[in-house]
Amino acid sequence: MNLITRPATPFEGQRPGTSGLRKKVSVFQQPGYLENFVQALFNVLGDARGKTLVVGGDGRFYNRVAIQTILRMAAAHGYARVLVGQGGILSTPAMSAVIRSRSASGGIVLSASHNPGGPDGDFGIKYNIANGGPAPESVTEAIYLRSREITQIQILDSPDLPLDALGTHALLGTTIEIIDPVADYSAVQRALFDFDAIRALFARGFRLRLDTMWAVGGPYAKAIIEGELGAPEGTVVNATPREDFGGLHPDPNPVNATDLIDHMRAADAPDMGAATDGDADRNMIVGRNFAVSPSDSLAVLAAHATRIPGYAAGLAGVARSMPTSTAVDRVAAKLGIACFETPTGWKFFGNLLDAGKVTLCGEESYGTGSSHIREKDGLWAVLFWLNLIAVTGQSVEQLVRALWAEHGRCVYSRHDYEGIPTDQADALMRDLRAALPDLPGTILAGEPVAIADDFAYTDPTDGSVSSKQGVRIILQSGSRVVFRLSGTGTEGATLRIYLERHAPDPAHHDLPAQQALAPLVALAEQVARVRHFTGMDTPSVMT
Ligand code: G16
Repeated sequence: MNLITRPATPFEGQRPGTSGLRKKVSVFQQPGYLENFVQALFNVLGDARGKTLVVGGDGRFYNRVAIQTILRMAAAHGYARVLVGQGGILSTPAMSAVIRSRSASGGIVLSASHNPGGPDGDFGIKYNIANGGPAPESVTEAIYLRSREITQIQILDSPDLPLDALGTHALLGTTIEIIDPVADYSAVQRALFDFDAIRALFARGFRLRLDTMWAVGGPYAKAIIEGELGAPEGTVVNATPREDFGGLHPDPNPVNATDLIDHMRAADAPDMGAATDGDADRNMIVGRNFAVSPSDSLAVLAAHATRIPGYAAGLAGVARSMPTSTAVDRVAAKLGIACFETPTGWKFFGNLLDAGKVTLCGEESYGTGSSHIREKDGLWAVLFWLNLIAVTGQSVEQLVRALWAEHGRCVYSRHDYEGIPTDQADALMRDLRAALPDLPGTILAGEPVAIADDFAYTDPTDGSVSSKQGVRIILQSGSRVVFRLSGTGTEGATLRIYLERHAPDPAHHDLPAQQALAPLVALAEQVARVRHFTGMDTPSVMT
């Protein structure tokens, strides 16, 4: 086993997006592509001696190949210890839990999250820091800059290690430990929730259908929901991780989790449905014939948090990404706690959580989480809802309707225009930004525009500024339209248009969302000429 230094030349475009570097598998398969990025990362991280690194991924195609390469490079850089999930598996929330519980210096997550997998699908790599959360922009930008000046790679010429059995191996001076991917994560959940109450709920015949979408959530859900909590076998479906997620799109929303939605519409529907995504950090909650919007889910959890043992002392505050609906703001105001508005990207919650300013956070993109780790956590959200149902005796739908009755309904939808030529998407955003100064005071969708700006965020703990985080047009009533380009796609550009309208009157709560939001869709077309720039008459996806 020799330490090798190989010459390398930089690849274009290794700039991490909203959540790490995501590209087509074929891009990652180019010789040296992964190595360059990992070398840039290790260059930024500096001296590895005495440190522990965690490595794992969502099991998608190329996961195993990438892990072997990373182990050879980590050993070449002198890490004392590398912990790897058995079979190369670690869900994103489990990675966060392991980093924290084992006091690791950081972790490398191999995932493209909800993006499709397989040889023609997507792959991704992301670095999490010692708090267990995604590296902040200062670190990801430094990695990108280093990637542009790579001249050599340091690696071992060692054979592949067996990843499927628990155990310890030596790679040069580095100890490689294959660990149980579920244990640390389960321990964190057990400390938060009333497992006895949830067990009793299942014992009373409560029926859950949890669709883990052939992805990494399966083993975790099987162990906790069916194993520890006694739900009948078959409660967790599509539970065996596959390298291509069964050819499906592992994104838990009503458009992609259609099988779950169909089951929840049936006459004999279970009491609750839920789905998790490729790396098990996203979640969708569904009642009987009743899909819960992620923004409402966050608000319900915040409103009832003190009924959960782990949050009985109350919430320090809450946070949501800017495009997420303002439902949780209304709950926070009632509770008398702070509510922070951050740019899109879980990494922006890390400082707020570390500083103890917030306890719960969430995003419209089917992500919810709390201070228990530093990633969003799909199964945590399912357990939270189960615990809540167990102690309140209310159904999913009753809990959401009670939120609407008290605070009004924040009717919400996101329209995505996928695969737009990048120059067209950039032109749309450029024109829109240029139009902003003239909008305040003009009448749009029958109301004066109160605010028209490009969202910028100053982190209250370290003062770092993130600008150009999405264009907002906010009307006098608080209704709003937000425009931004996705930072997670791998083909062309994706335009996201987020629409929100507050409906205080219960008589309007059952109006279909697309109907209630039609005036805002027209506003979006009027100010941004969406059809002109995208060449599309309708969005590719509406959630
Ligand atoms: C990632 C981020 C989320 C973000 C989502 C969508 O989620 O962690 O914070 O909301 O992408 O980002 P965008 O709108 O830029 O595509 P995940 O689950 O893909 O890691």
